[in-house]
Amino acid sequence: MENDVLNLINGTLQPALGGEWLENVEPATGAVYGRIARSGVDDVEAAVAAGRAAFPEWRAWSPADRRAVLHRLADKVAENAALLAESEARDNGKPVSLAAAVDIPRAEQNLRFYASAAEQFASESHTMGDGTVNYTLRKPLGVVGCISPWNLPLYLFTWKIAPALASGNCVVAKPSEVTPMTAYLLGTWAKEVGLPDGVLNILHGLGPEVGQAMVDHHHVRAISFTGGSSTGAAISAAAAPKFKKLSLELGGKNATVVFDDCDFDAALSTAIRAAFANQGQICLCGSRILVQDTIYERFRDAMVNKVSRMRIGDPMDPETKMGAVVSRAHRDKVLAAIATARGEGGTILCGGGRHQPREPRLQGGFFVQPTLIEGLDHTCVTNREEIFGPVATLQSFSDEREALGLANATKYGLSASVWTRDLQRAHRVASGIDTGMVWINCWLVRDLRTPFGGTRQSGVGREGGYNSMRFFTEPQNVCVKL
Ligand code: TXE
Repeated sequence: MENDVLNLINGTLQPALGGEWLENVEPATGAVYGRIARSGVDDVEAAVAAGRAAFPEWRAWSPADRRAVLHRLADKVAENAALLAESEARDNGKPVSLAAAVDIPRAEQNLRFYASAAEQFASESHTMGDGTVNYTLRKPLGVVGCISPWNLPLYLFTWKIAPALASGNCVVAKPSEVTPMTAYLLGTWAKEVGLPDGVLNILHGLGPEVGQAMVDHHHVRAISFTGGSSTGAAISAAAAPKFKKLSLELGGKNATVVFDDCDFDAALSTAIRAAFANQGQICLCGSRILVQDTIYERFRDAMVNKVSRMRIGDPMDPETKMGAVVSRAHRDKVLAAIATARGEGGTILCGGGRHQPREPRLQGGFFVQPTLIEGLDHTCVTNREEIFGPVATLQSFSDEREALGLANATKYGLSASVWTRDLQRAHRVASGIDTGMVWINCWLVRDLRTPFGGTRQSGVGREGGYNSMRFFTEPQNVCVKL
């Protein structure tokens, strides 16, 4: 049927072997617009077998040939950028302008970046002074699993499969069942660009079914996962006894820390973008805004003024800056979090509920008003649990010490952004914050070579640059007595 999302196994696009389907819902309308293959254990068996069969040939490809094929896949993304952006907006609810400016260019960039890495990745050697030399081989693992979420669908899907392929592995990848369309489209070009059958396999379906079967499979040597912390914990528990390599990029409850000597306008506009970009559904979103008490009221009022004027619209309209959240279930989760904030005594400064659009097409859509809340301290659930929607809180602090205490008062440790013109304080505060990444006077500026990931409940391991290439390879030291 039109809009069917099929599996890619051994170079063939096919329905799930069990013949079952899931419904694909458009978040802006709430309507079903396609079907998704509902895969299970048998599909995983077939995909892993295809990957194992393809591995000896694929690992023997020269780095230059792997580079070339990844560039050809990137070319396809570039040629089909408009189709992919529209598909992403329809599947996810994000504005098509955002998908066209961020998601799809970044997917292309991921493929090109790791195409280069295929050739540039190198390993170490250690000489011992007595003529003995050690050199370390970096061998691909075999078949690896890549499990990605719905918030940045093609962006995070390619962020995982590109280094896995570049380093010579065969891949079984599972995009989120909530947003599978762009990964499916990418798979339709695999053969044409020259990826041998079985090198890239893409399975669709539910996490606890096909995702779990991938994690459980004896011959899947590593799992690279991005998603919620509780799913990450379940995957860890299943993978640990099998001694799989794991890379987990999980949730966040990130602080935006605003000192009174900051560039006020830059801090304000970036704090808003950090809180509400992609409807607040980015693990790096700054959902706790900490502002020095000397400028708190001015900052809060300016923020409320701007946020209450943000317009929600049809994701497919190129003018729209804020679209729908990803699903009915997710909308209800975000609304429940706002209700919890009210129950905890928080003051809703703006937003605070569903948005009901006027357009007939959008009547059944999943829209939430951008919401700012104050009056809750760091012990409240609202300031402790990830909401992952267009909801942010404001808290004030008096000095650097208190700012650091608040910034670190969470079980997560993904990222933070710090706003000050005092160079010494900027570096001091950055090093005092217990997160994997800190931005100073900016947010979400990304150099793909840098380590990406979090501490504590935000995950284990780092992606990016050679970190991903190391994750997807096994070091083997060879010691030579000359
Ligand atoms: O994600 P899940 P959900 C956070 C955010 C959100 C919460 C839950 O707070 O509200 O997580 O979102 C697959 N074995 N983030 O439930 O379940 C699943 O099919 C193997 C933060 O939608 O973590 C999908 O492909 N795989 C985040 C992927 O895991 C399983 C982005 C992520 O889904 C599985 C998304 C299992 N047992 C949500 N269960 C970020 N870090 O950016 C599910 N999956």
